[in-house]
Amino acid sequence: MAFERTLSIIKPDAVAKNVIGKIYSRFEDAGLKIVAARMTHLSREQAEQFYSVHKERPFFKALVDFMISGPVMIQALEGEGAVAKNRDLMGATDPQKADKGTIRADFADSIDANAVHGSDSSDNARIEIGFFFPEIDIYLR
Ligand code: RTP
Ligand code: MG
Repeated sequence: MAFERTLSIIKPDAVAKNVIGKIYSRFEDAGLKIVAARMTHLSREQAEQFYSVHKERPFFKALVDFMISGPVMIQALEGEGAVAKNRDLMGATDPQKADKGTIRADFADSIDANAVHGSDSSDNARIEIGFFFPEIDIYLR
């Protein structure tokens, strides 16, 4: 397993439910270190750019509308196998299909309001972390 970073976003539904701390505990308990963090309210342009790989998909507008519906908490996580570890903690995209004990099973309501985003590869993680955090804002070992 590689020592790597991944980008995580706590989406507007989970921020509104006041479960940022509970989700952070799951990262920490799994050995993932929070190495950068920022709360923000995304503009439509930022959300469209961030999710541009999905721009031809039928759910694109709903996804962007949802991601700008309230503040989000954005963090970079670091650790052994961070990308896969975070995806395991998150559970399946559709919370109905997510394994018991995952973040989406416990905190998400629907495939749109599904509590968290996590990078799906190390290469995408680099791009996504660069999208939100300048290098100077990332914890240095
Ligand atoms: P994410 O990117 O947010 O971490 O989620 P993911 O990898 O599990 O899912 P992805 O396929 O990348 O889709 C991005 C987000 O779009 C919404 N979605 N809706 N209605 C639908 O069929 C549908 N499919 C995807 C979800 O909110 C998903 O997290
Ligand atoms: Mg994805």
